[in-house]
This record gives sequence, C-alpha cells and structure tokens, in this order.
Amino acid sequence: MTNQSNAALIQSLRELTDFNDIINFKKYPILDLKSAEAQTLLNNCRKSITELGACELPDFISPKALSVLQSESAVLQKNAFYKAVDANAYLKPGDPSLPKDHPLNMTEPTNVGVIAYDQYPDNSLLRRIYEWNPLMEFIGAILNLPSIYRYGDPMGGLNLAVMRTNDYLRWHFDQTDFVTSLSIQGSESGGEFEYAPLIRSETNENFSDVKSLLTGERSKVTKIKNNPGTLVLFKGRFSIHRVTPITGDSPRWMGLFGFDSKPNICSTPHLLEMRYGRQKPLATKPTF
Ligand SMILES: O=C(O)CCC(=O)C(=O)O
Ligand SMILES: [Fe+2]
Repeated sequence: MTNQSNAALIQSLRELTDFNDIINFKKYPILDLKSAEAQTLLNNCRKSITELGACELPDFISPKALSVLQSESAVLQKNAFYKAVDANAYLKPGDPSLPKDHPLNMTEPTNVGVIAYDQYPDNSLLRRIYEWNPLMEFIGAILNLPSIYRYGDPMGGLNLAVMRTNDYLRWHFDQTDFVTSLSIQGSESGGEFEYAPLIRSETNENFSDVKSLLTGERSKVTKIKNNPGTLVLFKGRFSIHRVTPITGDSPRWMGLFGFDSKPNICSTPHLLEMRYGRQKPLATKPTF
C-alpha cells in the first residue's frame, strides 16, 4: 500500500470518532444496559450462550466503520507473524502412554497469521473499539460477570487473525472461558467457523465424541455465519471449533478481543513465543 493511501486511511480515521457512526445502536442499544430494549437483547444473547455456547450479532458495526477496519487491516496485515504448528485439539503435549488415535495424540497442522495488540497504532479503529468501555460492559452483562477487564498483556489483548489461501486453524478447544470476535473480512470461499456446541464439559471430556468428530463425523457440527461486521461471543472451552481452509485470493481478517473476569490476565512466555514470535513488547509505538 502506498503512502498516499495511508494518508487517506489516516484521514478517514480522523473523521470517524463518534461511536454513533461506528456501532449499529438501532439494532444494538448497548449504551443504556438497563433500558427495556437492552434487556431484551441481553436475554436473547444469554439464551443463545446457554443453548449453543455462542451468540452472534450481525451488523454490529456500521458499513462505514467496516470499510475503515478493512483499510487498516490491509495496511497492517503485512506485519502478521506466522508460525506453522502441528498441534492437538487441547493445545498441549500429547500422551505417549495413550494410543496414537486417542484425541490427545491426534495432531493436525495449523497456520494462522497474527497481528499483536502492540502492533496497533493508537488511532486504529479496531483498537478504539476494543478499548471502548461500553462494549466491554455489554459483554460482561451478557455473561452476568460482576466485573470484566481487558487482558493485562501488551500483546495478547487485541489480535487480528490473518488467514490467506490454504491457511487453516485446526479443531481445538480454547484455554480461555470466552472470546469476543469481530469479523472484518471473509475469504472468497472456505474460512468457515465450524463448531460442536458444548461437546465437552467441566466434568466430562467426552473423548469418544471428540474422536468421532476428528475422524470426520459431522452430526454435531454447526456453523457461525460470521459475515463481516458481525460480533461473536463464543465460549470455546467446551465447544471444539475450527476455521476451514481458506480458498481464493482474499484474506480472512478476524479481530479478537481479550476480556476476562479477572484483572491482569497475561499470556505465558511459551504462548507469546508461539503466537507472536517474541516475548517482549515493541520498543516503539507503531503508526500508519
Ligand atoms: O478466527 C476465528 O474465527 C476463530 C479464532 C479462534 O478460534 C482462536 O483464535 O482460538
Ligand atoms: Fe479458538
């Protein structure tokens, strides 16, 4: 991208400061969570989370803001960090005492590019949306959390997952209680978010159904449409999920917001190395 188009991006970022122009408040009246409209919205979201482990909010972002989010992602994506890994669904080491076809020993390659929080300039729109308190309070209210915080980690709080042709995010369970994502751009084809709602629980690993799914059984699999502009709240600890291989030239861009019920949550040094290829935050602030 040329400096000229960066100048156009900077100008549109400067013009887009009012959240009335960024969030679709008509559909999602989240500024007053006590209002009757917001209570109806919250109840619908809670029902969906209880039944499916996920809640999908299409057209959360205005078309104008979405177009700016796409422009800034196009500029930033060249800095994405890629590291192909061969991992199991539990994102932890296998167990050699178990058979090769036990889910703990069934690995698949994963390849996703990531832009870390500290690679986001201060005037980035995605950063401003992540740091906007009413969004965080809305997520906390859906989950009935007494308090909610952004991650304490300068790299992990906000991520952009960048997936190009043939990139794939394997079936896995998340290690966090919930994740909030904002779809910025879909791929031409592939790149579908598939999941098996609540296939395991705190007390039951359900290895037999997980193994069937990993060997191609589709009866428990459902999809989140995730059209660009959609906000998704997903409880990935108990619902195994994946992103199908990307096809076509257009990259898939997904913003990932890190919130937690506890303050100062930080990624481990191992995870920092795997995900960002470094353990230290950038020494200088990035700009567009
Ligand atoms: O990109 C997505 O839609 C999901 C990402 C995901 O599952 C993860 O980062 O754990
Ligand atoms: Fe995940």
